[in-house]
Amino acid sequence: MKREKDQKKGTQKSGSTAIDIRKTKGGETHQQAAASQTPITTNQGLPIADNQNSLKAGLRGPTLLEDFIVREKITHFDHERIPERIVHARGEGAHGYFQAYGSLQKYTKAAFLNDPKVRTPVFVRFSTVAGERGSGDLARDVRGFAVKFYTSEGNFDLVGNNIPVFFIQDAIKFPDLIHSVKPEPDRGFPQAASAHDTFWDFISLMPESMHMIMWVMSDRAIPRSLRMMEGFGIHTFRLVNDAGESHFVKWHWRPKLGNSSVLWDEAVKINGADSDFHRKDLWEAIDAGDFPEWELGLQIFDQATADKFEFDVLDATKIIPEELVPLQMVGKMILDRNPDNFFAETEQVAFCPSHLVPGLDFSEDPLLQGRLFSYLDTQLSRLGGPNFHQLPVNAPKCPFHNLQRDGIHQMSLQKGRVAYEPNSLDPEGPRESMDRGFHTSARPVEGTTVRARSESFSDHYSQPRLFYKSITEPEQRHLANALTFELGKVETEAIRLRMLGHLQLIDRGLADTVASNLGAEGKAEKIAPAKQPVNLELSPALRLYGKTKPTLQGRKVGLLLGAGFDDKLKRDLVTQIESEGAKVAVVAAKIQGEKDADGKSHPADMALRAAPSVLFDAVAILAGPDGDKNLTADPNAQAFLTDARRHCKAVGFSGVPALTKKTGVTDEPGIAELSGKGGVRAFVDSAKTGRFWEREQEK
Ligand code: HDE
Repeated sequence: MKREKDQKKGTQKSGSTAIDIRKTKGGETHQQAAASQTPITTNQGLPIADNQNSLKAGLRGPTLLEDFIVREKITHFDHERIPERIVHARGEGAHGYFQAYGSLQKYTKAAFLNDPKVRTPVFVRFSTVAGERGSGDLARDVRGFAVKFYTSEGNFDLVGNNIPVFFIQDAIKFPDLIHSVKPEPDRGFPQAASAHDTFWDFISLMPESMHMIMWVMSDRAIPRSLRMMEGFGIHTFRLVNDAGESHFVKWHWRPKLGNSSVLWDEAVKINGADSDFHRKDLWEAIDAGDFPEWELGLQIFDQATADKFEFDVLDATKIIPEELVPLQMVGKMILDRNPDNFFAETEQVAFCPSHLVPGLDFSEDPLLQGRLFSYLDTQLSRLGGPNFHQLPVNAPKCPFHNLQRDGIHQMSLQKGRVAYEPNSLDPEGPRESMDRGFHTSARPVEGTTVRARSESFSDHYSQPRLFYKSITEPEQRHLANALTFELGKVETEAIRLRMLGHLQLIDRGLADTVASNLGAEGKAEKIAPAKQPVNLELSPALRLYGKTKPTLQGRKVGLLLGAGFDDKLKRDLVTQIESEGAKVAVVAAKIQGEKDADGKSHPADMALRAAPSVLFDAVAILAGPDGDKNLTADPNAQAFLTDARRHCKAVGFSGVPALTKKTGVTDEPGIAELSGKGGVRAFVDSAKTGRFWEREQEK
């Protein structure tokens, strides 16, 4: 339906759409502005009479330097790009709002967490970390989850990820980590991939990264949709109340649609079929009014609780299991508006963990402390100077006044003769405010200067073991396969064996599986841990699957039509799928559509060649005898079905005995005939279940 509307937008009211570049005698082209239309102008406001031809000496002569119009246009074009982010270059953003459920006054005076009537505007940017701006969305990678809250007391940036821990403990190692994962400097590849020697060389020499490695090798690193992933602030922060009392806090985002990820084989194929898969999915959902939503959950705890943990709450490679400190759900965030301009908003948005509001504060986490410096610094080179906060997407939505002046790209007209404080010449000018101003929480600091890590940061294996043992069996299997893929791409044997040594300390079974997959049984390097790992109480909350009720909400079902299909069955399917909050994409061999059993033509949304089943959460295939014959002879249709089966998705079919025979698809859990009584309902219920892991062939 939407496609038809968009196609109409592209059609001209009259005449041909081709532009005649030859000038008419009068000098007009056919796209001349009518009297009521806005004329196109130069940046100085000069209306332009001809936007098709540069100024030449004679019809076939050289272009004249005098042509200030072409020079202005091309100069501007030459400078259209700004440096991409050194990390998180590829991202997509959306506007929305945050609304608190009640008052958190007991813990914090931050206004946006205290009034359920207030909707605080937000801008969110999701990203991958390693790849360049044009890299594919389905890289195995951490996803950035950065939220800018435009609160009534200034901007608060919660610059988090979709994984609750990080690779390193101290900011000084960040450039090394990133250099190791980026394309190798001599050869310039691989792009957006950790599966190469330098990354695993660094990781295998950094035991503190093992916990994060468990997470990035898990399905969390290949999400199905940005709308279906969790978010975390990672570090321990502080909440501060009116009385100046401070509590520790960890920030969590929980997606309303539940968690969902894809399989690695799908990720690889999605990147080929639609490398903007995540970006498009987010855009289309918001555009269709299907607004993604997250709940904000906080783990709030005091110093006495922190002191009881076996790990250090200042160590960003550790989680606090929810079973120890449960999440308090304190509000919701809804993304309801796409950016108007990708560059102006998504590209120019500048997040800084140092942007916070009264009632919030930092902790001494040495990774966070380094970040407080890095982000402001990075914006100076990316956005060209110290006035980036004046760009609309970065500017606070509350008034802001100070005596900072001038600088490159100064956009505001700063009036008056007073640009200093204290002063007596401008009694109305900005002044300090003891009651409304930001106060750093009073915390004891002591010690001599030292370059070292606290002993409490030295258990590198207990939590990775906790993660591995707590996740579901299919997740464990995928993790082992991911490690096999990644280490299988490492050329240097010593690095592979070193990693196997770390895996042995995490879990013997996992280490043995990966060693056997690599053909390196018994060869693991012996690693001596700084601290012997212990078995911790399992944490089911770490699982990706089974945390939320089965749902089709926000999902997409691919409906492949072959000639002579049953239209009544199609309508029944579409109605039932849509009533569950999912979308249907009609796929046909030809984009123009397919004919039903009565010879009536039905338009398609996608052509089969461009719509492999990896793009959908579940698939159905309907055809008559001719359609079955055609589909059976088409390798794309065969792959559509065999991939859906391989990827453990719900599959429904009707009228395709030859195709199912050819592809060996039989009665299996989640695979069903649609035409019988209750067939459609059974398919929809299977699709809600999601995946049927018992069918997984890759062990
Ligand atoms: Fe970042 N990080 N980071 N990071 N980070 C950047 O800032 C940095 C870290 C995260 O959508 C950069 O504006 C250092 C942890 C996100 O625009 C840069 C360290 C976490 C984004 C930078 C870290 C993050 C960034 C690059 C170690 C999760 C994208 C462009 C001390 C809690 C924000 C920019 C967006 C971006 C530095 C570690 C999340 C270079 C030095 C831990 C989501 O300043």
